[in-house]
Amino acid sequence: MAFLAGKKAVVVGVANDRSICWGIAQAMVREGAEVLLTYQSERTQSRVEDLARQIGAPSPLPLDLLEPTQLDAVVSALQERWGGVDIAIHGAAFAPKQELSGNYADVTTREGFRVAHEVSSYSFTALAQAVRPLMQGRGGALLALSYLGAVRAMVNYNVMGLAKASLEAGVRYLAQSLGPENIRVNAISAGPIRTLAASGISEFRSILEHYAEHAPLRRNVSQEEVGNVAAFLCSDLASGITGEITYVDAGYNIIGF
Ligand code: 0WE
Repeated sequence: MAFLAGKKAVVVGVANDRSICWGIAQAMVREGAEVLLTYQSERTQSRVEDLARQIGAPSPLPLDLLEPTQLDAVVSALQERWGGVDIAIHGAAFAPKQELSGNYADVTTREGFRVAHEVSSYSFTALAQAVRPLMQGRGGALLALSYLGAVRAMVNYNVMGLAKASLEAGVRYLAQSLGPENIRVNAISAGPIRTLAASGISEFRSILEHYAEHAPLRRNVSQEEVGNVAAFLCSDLASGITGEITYVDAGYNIIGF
């Protein structure tokens, strides 16, 4: 099919081979895109360099989304390498660990709230602003990763739910803002997937079991399944879709009794 032939994509959020963004990067390369990966810190640098080699991508660049100078450096590198960019993927989220365990009203702090929103929501707007000049005259597609906790109150997800709600609102506001420049902005709300971020959550196994028992498809979803939908949403096949939150969760979000 190669429905991303000729597209240039930057993917922010690969930490290791279990990252959802790694599934996205692989799907995009399979469909003919050229991909540039970034890494968040020296802790993940060598792993991401190894993954980049696996997909024939250039050497990854350091990018902490909260560092304006690093964002500028990535923009310059993309401009120099490709003369622009077609696709930007955001897969960064963080809340301090103590915020993600216990009763929301008991455990939430001002600082935890601020950090969660800055890393998990503001950073998507910052990424959009940074790549916007690189997408002029060629259209573009931005994609963020969300979770059902944005629209349902879920045990222990707590302030991350508010941050994802803010991220999803950001998708709509950016879609409205950048639509006249033919830049589309969407999100995937994925079901729970075992990743590095998930490994920090003690009851994750029971969350996966609950989804597999109750989701219409009676199973969980994979990085590859999220990757395939991400590739579609960022391709010209989805040229009429913007501001949308697409669930890739085996149908879990639609069920009632
Ligand atoms: O968005 C997420 C995880 C995001 C996340 C994970 C961590 C773990 C380690 C953000 N910050 C941190 N901070 C850490 O220190 N998910 C959708 C996965 C997830 O996380 C949960 C879940 C699910 C599902 C947390 C509590 C309850 C359910």
